[in-house]
Amino acid sequence: MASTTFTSPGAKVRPGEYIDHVLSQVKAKNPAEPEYHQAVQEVLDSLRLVLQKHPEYQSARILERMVEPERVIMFRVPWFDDHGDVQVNRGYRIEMNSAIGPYKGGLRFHPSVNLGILKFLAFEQVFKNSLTTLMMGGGKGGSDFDPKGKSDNEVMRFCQSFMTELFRHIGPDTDVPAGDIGVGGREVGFLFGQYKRLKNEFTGVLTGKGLNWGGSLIRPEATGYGCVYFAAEMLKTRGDSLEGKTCLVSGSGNVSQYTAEKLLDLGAKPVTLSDSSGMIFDPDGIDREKLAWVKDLKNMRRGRIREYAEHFRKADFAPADAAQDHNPLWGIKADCAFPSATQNEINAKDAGNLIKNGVKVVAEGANMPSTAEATQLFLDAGILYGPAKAANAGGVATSGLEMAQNSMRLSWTREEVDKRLHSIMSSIHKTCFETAEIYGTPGNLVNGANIGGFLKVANAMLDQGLV
Ligand code: NDP
Ligand code: 2IT
Repeated sequence: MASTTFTSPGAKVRPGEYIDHVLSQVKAKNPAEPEYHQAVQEVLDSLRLVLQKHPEYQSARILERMVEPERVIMFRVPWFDDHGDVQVNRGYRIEMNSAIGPYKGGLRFHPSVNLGILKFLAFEQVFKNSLTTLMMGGGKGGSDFDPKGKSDNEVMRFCQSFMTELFRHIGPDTDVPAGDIGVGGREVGFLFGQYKRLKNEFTGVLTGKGLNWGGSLIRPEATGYGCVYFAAEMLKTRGDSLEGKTCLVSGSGNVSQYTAEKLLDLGAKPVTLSDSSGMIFDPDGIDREKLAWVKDLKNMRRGRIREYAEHFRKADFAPADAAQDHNPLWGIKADCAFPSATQNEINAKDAGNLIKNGVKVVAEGANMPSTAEATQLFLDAGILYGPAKAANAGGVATSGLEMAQNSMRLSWTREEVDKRLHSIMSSIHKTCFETAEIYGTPGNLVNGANIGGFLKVANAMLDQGLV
């Protein structure tokens, strides 16, 4: 298709300085949003390799357009707690980029949520969704609401109030939210119920739905399973496998639980889990029986990971200590690391500890779990490093499969969805691996993922003109 040609006086910055020019603008226009700066910087650093070959992206000012969300929605979420007192939270939806499909991405409910964090997540989502091979744009949303310690009724009232504003901005062909930290099956249920009530429509407006009302088999498992499939693909390039490998997993929520489950399926041995109050280390391994206990603890009883070490006496518990300059979880000797809790949970010291202990693979289940310095250390060490936007794309990919099933009003079997997830993860790995080679940085899957994700979106933007 013919692409529009642009002549733009604003694009006169010398090509060698274009990336730095965009970066400094992002920092100036989005002050006090360090996570957003970090996510943009990493992608733009990879794109230096592309811009040399493709001046058309500069003349169309594709980068300036990509770093500016198409729409940012911020709203008040008032609700009554169980004492009849009024509570007020802030709700958000960042509609980042719709060049290759409706906005798609999760909702995060966590007290740390702010505009900058959601912008970093929405920005990452654009490239991740592009890598999945499915037609999904990028978005993210959420609230500073903390579901921890709230009753089911409080969570329901909050979700209903949140959706009472959000419903007018979303839709199955417009913007399709899903879960993320603090938003699981329970929250998606309450959100869906309120959307249906307000619109009088039963549609695939959210993914991660219950199996009886439009959800897809394997969606709950997909991020963790996909991350382990991605790690297996990385190991295959060195003639190795996960069989017998000792693995560190952080977090103990959705992604961590199904990462541990797939590791067990493939003959590996997960030995750690954590939550915001601390970590457990079980040198005997977290087997299926112990994992079932963790699922009950976290998903039904909503308890703390410390209880694991009280129940399984051979395990150790270490409380989280914000004053420490490293996380002891990453100091345990292991072959593989699966950070699956939150952003920047691996700093340079943690990365150094992992490398010193001979880690072979780091596969990121969480979004941006490694700081920029930690990422650079992994790349310099030449270990197999699977960046988040590639390694954890299985969750949103399976959301895309849920949307496809909803459109057809059909459901695929567990085997069918798992087969498609597996093949999508292999194809993402192939794209990242080959793109890294083409752009002269073999083995650097950070460049592979950033460039591979970028090209499809950028070319779609060129085709669609200045919008
Ligand atoms: P959950 O809410 O199910 O679990 C989150 C886990 O991480 C909990 O154990 C939580 O502990 C811990 N955690 C969260 N925030 C912090 C923090 N600030 N410090 C320490 N620990 C923390 O979320 P998910 O498993 O869904 O998400 C985990 C990560 O995976 C996130 O980065 C998310 O963006 C990413 N992700 C999720 C996908 C999905 O499909 N769900 C898809 C792709 C990526 P505690 O309970 O104590 O807060
Ligand atoms: O970060 C992510 O990719 C998610 N939280 C999943 C988003 C989705 O739409 O399934």
